[in-house]
Amino acid sequence: MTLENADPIVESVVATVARSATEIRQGLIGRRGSVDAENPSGETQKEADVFADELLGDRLAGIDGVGQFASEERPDLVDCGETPGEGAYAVAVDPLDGSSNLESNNAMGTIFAVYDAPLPALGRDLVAAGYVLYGPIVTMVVATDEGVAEYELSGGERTLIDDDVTLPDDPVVYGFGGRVPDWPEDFEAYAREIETELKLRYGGAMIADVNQVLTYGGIFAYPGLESRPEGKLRLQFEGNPIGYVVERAGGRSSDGERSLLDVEPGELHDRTPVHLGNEALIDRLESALE
Ligand code: P6P
Repeated sequence: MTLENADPIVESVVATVARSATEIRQGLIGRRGSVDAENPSGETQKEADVFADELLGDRLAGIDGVGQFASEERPDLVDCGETPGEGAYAVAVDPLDGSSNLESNNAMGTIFAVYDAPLPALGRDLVAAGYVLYGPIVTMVVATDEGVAEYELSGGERTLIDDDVTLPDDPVVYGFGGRVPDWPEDFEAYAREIETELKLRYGGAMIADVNQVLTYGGIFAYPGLESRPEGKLRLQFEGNPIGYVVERAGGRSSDGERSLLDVEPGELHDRTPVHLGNEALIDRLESALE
C-alpha cells in the first residue's frame, strides 16, 4: 500500500492537500479573473492562484514536521522553524497548475512535493509527491517509495481507486508544449516520428496531460526551446514531483540528458526542460537529443 508505511507527517501533508482540494475546486467559481500581480516566474496571477496558494500555505506550513513551505506563487520559501532532513520535511506546491485553463473551463491541478532536505532540493530527496486533478471527477495521485495510488476525492474524503498505478506497456498518447517553430531541430525531428506513432493529447495543463500518459501510456514534454533553452516548467514545483510520480509508476523522466531527479537544484524557481513517460520513448528522446 502506497501510504501504509508513510511517515505520519507525510500522511498529514497528503490528507491536508486532499481535504483542501474540495475547497479549492469550489473556490474556483467566481475567481476566473486575473489580479494585478505576477508570480515569481513573471506570469500574471489569477484570483484562483492566490486563493489556492493562501489556503494551502496556511494549512501545510502549520503541520508539525513541515520545516519549510514553498509555492510556485511565492518568491521566497516560508521558514516553519524546523530543519528539513533532520526530522522535518520541506513541502513545495504548485497550488493551481494550468490556472489559465480556468477561463476556458478546462482541467487543471494542484501539485505537491515532500522533500527530506532543505529547498531547493534534489529530486532524489523526495519521499512523496503527487497531484490533484480537477477534471469531471476530482482525483488524486500519490507516489511514495512504495508505489503510486489513485484516489477519488469527494467532500474532503479520499476513496482508494487503484493502489498500484503503473504506466501501460504500449504507449498511446503524446503531448508536447511550446510552439513548433520554437522547438530545437533535434526535438522537432523526434516529435515528427512520435506524431506518426501516437495520438495527440495536449490541453495546456501539465497535470491533465500527464494523467493521460499515466492512464494510457505515452509521453508528455515541455522541451527546451530555441527562445528559452531552460523550457517553461519549474524543477522544484513541477519537474521533480511529476518526474517522481512517473518514475514510481514504472516510467522515466528526463531533462533531455538525465532523470529530472538528478538535476542539480539552482534557485528555487529555476525552470527545466521536462520529458516524462514510457521508458523506451524517453530513451529514444535522449538519443535524439545527443
Ligand atoms: P503553454 C501551465 O501554465 C503550465 O505551467 C503547465 O501546467 C502546462 O503544461 C504549461 O504551462 C502550458 O504551457 O505554453 O502550452 O501554455
